[in-house]
Amino acid sequence: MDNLCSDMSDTHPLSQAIIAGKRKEIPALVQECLDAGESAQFIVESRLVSAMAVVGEKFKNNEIFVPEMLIAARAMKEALKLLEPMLVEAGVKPEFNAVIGTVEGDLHDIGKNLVAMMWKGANIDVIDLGVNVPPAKFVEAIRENNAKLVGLSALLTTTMPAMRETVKAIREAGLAAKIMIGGAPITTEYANEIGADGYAADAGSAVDAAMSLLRS
Ligand code: B1M
Repeated sequence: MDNLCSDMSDTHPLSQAIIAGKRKEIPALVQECLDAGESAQFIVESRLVSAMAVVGEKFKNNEIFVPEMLIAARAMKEALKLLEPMLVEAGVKPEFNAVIGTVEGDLHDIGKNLVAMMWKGANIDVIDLGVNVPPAKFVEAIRENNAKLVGLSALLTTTMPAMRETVKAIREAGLAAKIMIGGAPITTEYANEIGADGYAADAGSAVDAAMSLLRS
């Protein structure tokens, strides 16, 4: 059991516990990684995200089904709950604000939550609208909060058109907010095609992309 936290693969005990959905084991395993000197960001990127990739692969190959995917997601959320305070710097007045949400028809929120966390850590005040957010709700939240940035997340190819509709609604409302999109099926080409201002492949690059949009 020594050097528990030194390997980089999804065979790591924390990754395995996520894959198996063993939520009760998560706090101790996260603590072991922290005790071994791993940063919260490293744990997210190298232990948790890789575990969810395995879950997705198993689902695709019919080795697991929706209930198993759901309990894996719950275990992942348990870990994120513990790591969030470490990812978010407290007590500094936010320099910018942003609205974020998962588009209409889509219930996936783990990636969106990670982006929200990273944005908060970068001193952005984040208004999180949750999942299954209709275009009109994005428009309303941007207007009410005078948001400078809006983030749209989609994990399903079938909800990509809802992203296009949301961009259209924001543009038609004449709002000045910069629009950034992301999620597993999303590409830079798609962002250009639907008229978004930016795209990020992961939560880490979502910070750089947000900053360059906010400062432009
Ligand atoms: Co879903 N699901 N799911 N699922 N699920 C996928 C996405 C899928 C790829 C699995 C597969 O087949 N291999 C597949 C989509 C196929 C497709 O569209 N081509 C799929 C399917 C089919 C479905 C259902 C239709 C299954 C069914 O019911 N038959 C159903 C749809 C429900 C709905 O939304 N209406 C469904 C349901 C679910 C659960 C509810 C069980 C659960 C979600 C729980 C939750 O989110 N609270 C779930 C899960 C867990 C997954 C997988 C396994 C993991 C997703 C995840 O959390 N990844 C997923 C397979 C996979 O992705 N490998 C899958 C970890 C997360 C950190 O990554 O979300 O990609 P991700 O976020 C990344 C980047 O994409 C990026 O940064 C994040 C961090 O680096 N990013 C952004 C995300 N948003 C961003 C926004 C930005 C910038 C970057 O700017 C604003």
